[in-house]
Amino acid sequence: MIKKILIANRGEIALRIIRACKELKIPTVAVYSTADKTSLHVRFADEVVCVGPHSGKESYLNIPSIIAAAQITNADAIHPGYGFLAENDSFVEICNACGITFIGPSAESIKKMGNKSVAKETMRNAGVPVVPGSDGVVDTEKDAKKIANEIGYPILLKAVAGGGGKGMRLVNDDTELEKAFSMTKYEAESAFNNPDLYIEKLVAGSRHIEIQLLGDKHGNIIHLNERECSIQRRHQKLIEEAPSTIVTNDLRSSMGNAAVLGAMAVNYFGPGTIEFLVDNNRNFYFMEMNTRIQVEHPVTEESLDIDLIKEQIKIASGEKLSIQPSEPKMHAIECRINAEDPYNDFRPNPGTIESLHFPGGHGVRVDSHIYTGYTIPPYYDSLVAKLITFAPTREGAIAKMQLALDEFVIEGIKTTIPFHQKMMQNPDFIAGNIDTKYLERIDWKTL
Ligand code: MV4
Repeated sequence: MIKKILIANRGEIALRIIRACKELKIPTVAVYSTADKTSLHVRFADEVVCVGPHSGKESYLNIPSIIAAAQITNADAIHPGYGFLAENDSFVEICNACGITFIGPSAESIKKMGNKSVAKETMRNAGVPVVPGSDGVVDTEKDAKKIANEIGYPILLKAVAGGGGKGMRLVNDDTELEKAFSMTKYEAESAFNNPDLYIEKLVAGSRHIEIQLLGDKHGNIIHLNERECSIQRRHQKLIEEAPSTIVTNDLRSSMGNAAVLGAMAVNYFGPGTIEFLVDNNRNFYFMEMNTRIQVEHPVTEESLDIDLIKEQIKIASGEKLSIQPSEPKMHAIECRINAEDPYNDFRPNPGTIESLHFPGGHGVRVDSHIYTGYTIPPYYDSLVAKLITFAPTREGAIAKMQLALDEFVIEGIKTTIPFHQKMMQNPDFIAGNIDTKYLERIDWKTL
């Protein structure tokens, strides 16, 4: 059994984890940087430890400080949240060596999925559909040309150490490839200390649909349906929903079964997600596996009426799964409210919250760490609230979202609320006519 949990994170997810711990009656330790002294996670945890100055590198990513904080407070487990140390396999190994339970998957699972070429090979061997491309790493431009001509242009050059859209380049023909190969390799080396590249055929006009997975330490793995995440901008998701308008019961069970097979292949436990590209003919292809709890997990929680964080903690302490798979019960939508100016290219806009009113009512959930008088530090991500609405139908959830966005008052900073208000009335969104390039094609202000 876990007796005390240190939360190696900040912001809304730190609060979300504290709430789950309180329900489970497990005491919590918050860590914070000097910039987060006035943050709510510091106020709501049972104990607190300052782990360094404002920069993430010196605080939330500082492994010796985090481990020392766990040791001086006698915390026997660490919840990493998302980002920061959540997918750092050496951190998991260090936790294990110190007798601390890492609340997440094994170091081996994280490592396998972190190398995108190894991940793809593992999935292919497990019977999960993958995009046609090279068999692993492509060493020379000559080999790259040969493969590109076999599968046909356009292709994507992808860094094996990339992910989330980083280290990726579109190539349309041999001439472009001549320049792009060495450039992408060089960029991968500088960004990730690993120059290795692989090749994939471009799947155009596709959607980003991901399957939520949950495994325990006894070898049981289930899937908890899909989330539609195609409304993104520069690889930052803005709106997520469950279920997806294009996923039929048959497609859900094929994608879900494929995802479970993939997770089995790496002996996965804890919550995880397999991201798929889904094309216009409803073919689906493995993209990446996220070996963490994700920002958008509340969409699945509200669609199925479950608590993924409580389940994650119980799994880490060795309990068997207590959730059953089920078809979606409700339609849930999440809008990410960021401290960004949507009229100015979504530029980060930190500042002080002068006044604040959260929406509420039946089918409305707000996960947020902000309060009146709080100053958003400029050093971390710009997410200030996740607004989730849920109803028996998609129309109902959209209607609730419109009301909730209208009720939401945040003064002192600019936010993405006006963007979401437009989207909730946008005929394309309402009809489900979206794909991952949607926000690149249109100007949201003119919707
Ligand atoms: C692709 C693709 C099309 N074809 N791979 C972007 C993030 C990373 N997970 C992989 N990504 C893509 N891989 C093939 N073979 C298109 C994307 C992509 C994308 C995927 C999901 C959501 C938004 C996206 C935006 C641009 C490109």
